[in-house]
Amino acid sequence: MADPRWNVRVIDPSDRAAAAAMRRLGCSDRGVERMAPKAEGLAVVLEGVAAVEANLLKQEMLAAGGDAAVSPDAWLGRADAAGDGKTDVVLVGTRPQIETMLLGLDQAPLPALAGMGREVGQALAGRRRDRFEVPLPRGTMTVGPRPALVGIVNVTPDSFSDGGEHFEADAAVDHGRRLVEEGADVLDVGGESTRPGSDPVPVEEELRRALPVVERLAGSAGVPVSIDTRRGRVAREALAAGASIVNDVSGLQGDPEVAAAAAEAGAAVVLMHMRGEPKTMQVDPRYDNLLADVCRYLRAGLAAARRAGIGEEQTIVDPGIGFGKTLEHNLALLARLGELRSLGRPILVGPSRKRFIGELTGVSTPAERTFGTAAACALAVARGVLLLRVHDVAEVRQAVAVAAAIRDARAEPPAQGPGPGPS
Ligand code: HH2
Repeated sequence: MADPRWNVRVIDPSDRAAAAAMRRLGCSDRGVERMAPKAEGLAVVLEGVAAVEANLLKQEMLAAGGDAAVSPDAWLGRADAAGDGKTDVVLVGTRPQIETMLLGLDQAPLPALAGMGREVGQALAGRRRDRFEVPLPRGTMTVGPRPALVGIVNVTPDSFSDGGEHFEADAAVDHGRRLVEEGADVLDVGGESTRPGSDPVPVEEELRRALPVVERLAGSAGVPVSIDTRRGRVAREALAAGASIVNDVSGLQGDPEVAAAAAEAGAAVVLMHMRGEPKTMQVDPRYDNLLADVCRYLRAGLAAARRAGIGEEQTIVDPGIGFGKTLEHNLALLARLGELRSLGRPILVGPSRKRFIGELTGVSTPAERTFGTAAACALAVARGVLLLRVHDVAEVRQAVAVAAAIRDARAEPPAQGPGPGPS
């Protein structure tokens, strides 16, 4: 590495950085368009593929210049351990190679392959999408590319970080208005704590806490109000009181009335992944395959939304940081958030003040975990997350504005004279 003549650099494996390097050489637009995507290496996993289909996928990928990993049993035609003749497949190649392979699948002799090809194509398109128009009962909410902040208004005596602070309706409404002044794009009002170990509150009590606050904020805060509930009745009454989003921490897989209420009102829904119930979710959480399991659960929620009549464009997904997850689970999910973009829906994430930040930093008081929250939010933005559910709106807003600007920076700034100096 001592010879500087070629100034060798491995550049960012994104087509944006490659395109900039190619333009600098004087490549034509058409040349850049054809070559730059070849810088983008991808791995795509498909589960439960029949051995014969897996071998065809591998052939198609090899023909396109990429490759595909299939289980040795499928490859060699042996009986597999599960006995169902199915295997997972990992397609590897550049984006154009995978796109070429998809064209081949359209003409493949096995009809299932065309369906698989469509799914892969949709996942690739979802991964690149950074703007969504989400229809609400009154108007539309644009999500992305600027990350949106969802300000938390807990009308509870026992929330893990701010329980009791805004338990009176007046205090909660003032708090919500302050969060909007600080830059909140949505307010999420909740009348039940779902912290680990918590017991459900009676539905009447949840309504008594949340409804007046929803009603007053929906009428005056100037941003959409979301109701954080797992109960159909609470969702329905909050929507009637002016809420326009339902944030269901059971991902539409608990009370079926939640989805029905959202569909009737034309509301958007946040589908969050949770393992089990708040009371017991932190008792030895285990996953067979964390990212795959969370993704599958969210897909089931999206299917439930569709069945209930909720428009696909009205859905938002959330991996549920801290809901049935160890420190390692939370970190893996935050590190690999970008994979959830394969679902083609905006991602919301809620790391705010949570226990994993305390575990990593030793900060035991949740309200003092603002810097840790900001770090998690900034990295989430870098991975394509478009909504952040937070307590500390002003502080996180600053972190997220910087993170989004770096995420969107041009790979090659225009050559020009010196700009303003450091200040
Ligand atoms: N986290 C909490 C509550 N609701 N909703 C979504 N979509 N995502 C989350 O990560 C999420 C959520 C827990 O935080 P908080 O509301 O502050 O605490 P508590 O449940 O104790 O009220």
